[in-house]
Amino acid sequence: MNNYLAQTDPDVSSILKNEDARQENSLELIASENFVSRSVLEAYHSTLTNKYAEGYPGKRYYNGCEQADAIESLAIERAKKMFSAEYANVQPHSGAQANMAVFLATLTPGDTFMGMNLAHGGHLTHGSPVNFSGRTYKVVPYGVRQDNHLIDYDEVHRLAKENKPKLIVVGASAYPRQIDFNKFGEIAREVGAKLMADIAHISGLVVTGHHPSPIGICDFVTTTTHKTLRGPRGGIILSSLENEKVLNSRVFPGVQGGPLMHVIAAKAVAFGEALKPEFKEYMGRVVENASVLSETFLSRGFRVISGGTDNHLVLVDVSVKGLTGNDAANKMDEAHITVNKNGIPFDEKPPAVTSGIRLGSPALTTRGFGKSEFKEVGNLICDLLENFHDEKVFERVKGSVRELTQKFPMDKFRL
Ligand code: DSN
Repeated sequence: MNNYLAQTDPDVSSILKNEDARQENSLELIASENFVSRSVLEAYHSTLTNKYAEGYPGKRYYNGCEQADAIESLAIERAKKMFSAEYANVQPHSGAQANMAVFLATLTPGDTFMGMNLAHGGHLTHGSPVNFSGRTYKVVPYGVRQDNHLIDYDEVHRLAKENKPKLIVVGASAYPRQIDFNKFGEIAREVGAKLMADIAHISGLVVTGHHPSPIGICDFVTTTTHKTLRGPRGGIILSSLENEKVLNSRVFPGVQGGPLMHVIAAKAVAFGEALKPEFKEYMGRVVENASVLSETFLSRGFRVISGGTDNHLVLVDVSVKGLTGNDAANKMDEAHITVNKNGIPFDEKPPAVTSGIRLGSPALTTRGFGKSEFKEVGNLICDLLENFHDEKVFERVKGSVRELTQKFPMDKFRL
């Protein structure tokens, strides 16, 4: 791969090779990232990138769509099977566009909807004032309780009764605990709101039963395909058949033009992989490894938000060690450990600084790391952060990271 490009465009080629090396030589702990299989990558590289296929299988605005129809139909069937859903739209270019399509299907500008506060673990598209969702609609945010960092279902209930939203959005980007979709379903029914679950982070866990499914409870379910689901970057929407017409039309022509057919091909491959028993075993290891990471931080005196994790991610308050999330993430980056700074609930520091870091287990679990490696990684991070200005500790941690990455070469361990 990449040899032809090295001849024709060495500038781009060398950047791509540097990125390969970065991924090979660092410990990837960003909770929303993963390593796709060779098969997913092969489909992504396909000549389907050349094809315009506006419309849907059997109803296109262009000719020459036979293979586009075949691949999109296959992706749809696999998506429906994975989630036991009646309807799937596999065209959204991203999770944000999937969410936008559902908003267009359910709300008119100025309508009220409820979503989880970004500062409490929600997502930009769930009503942040700097996002289309917060600029177009009236947003009533809900959050987590200060005492246990769990979603405040009583507050959701109260706010829903007070504000009568047309839509309630449930889902998060930095929430380490199981979400009770049934409780949201009861509240939405009581106030006559539609309910949308954005399961971008946990969709892999939902497929394998490691997290309860919102299908059958929520009117709409959206997810990205590149996080725990381990597919190419993109989004999908799931729903019941009654919403087929409106959702299809809100995705295209509502939000998007031509679908990215090569990405849809790669989605189909990833969905095929997620339907295999090995994926269930993988997801079990993801959950187990996140739990080991969380226990390690707790045993070293860090504050773990909500006291632990039920899923693939851990949110750690580093302020108890006198650090900001920004300082911690940058120091780890220098040692080739990649995470992101993340606000913690009720954070007093601004989003560019934060008091926390967010870590996830999906990528390194794909790379073959098990419980003992995750314990070692957790301890290395604690060593580094507790000895922030100690050059010797820094060099030792960096050396251990190198040893770990060499022990688990991508070529040998990725699918
Ligand atoms: N930006 C993604 C994440 O990191 O969680 C959510 O879209």
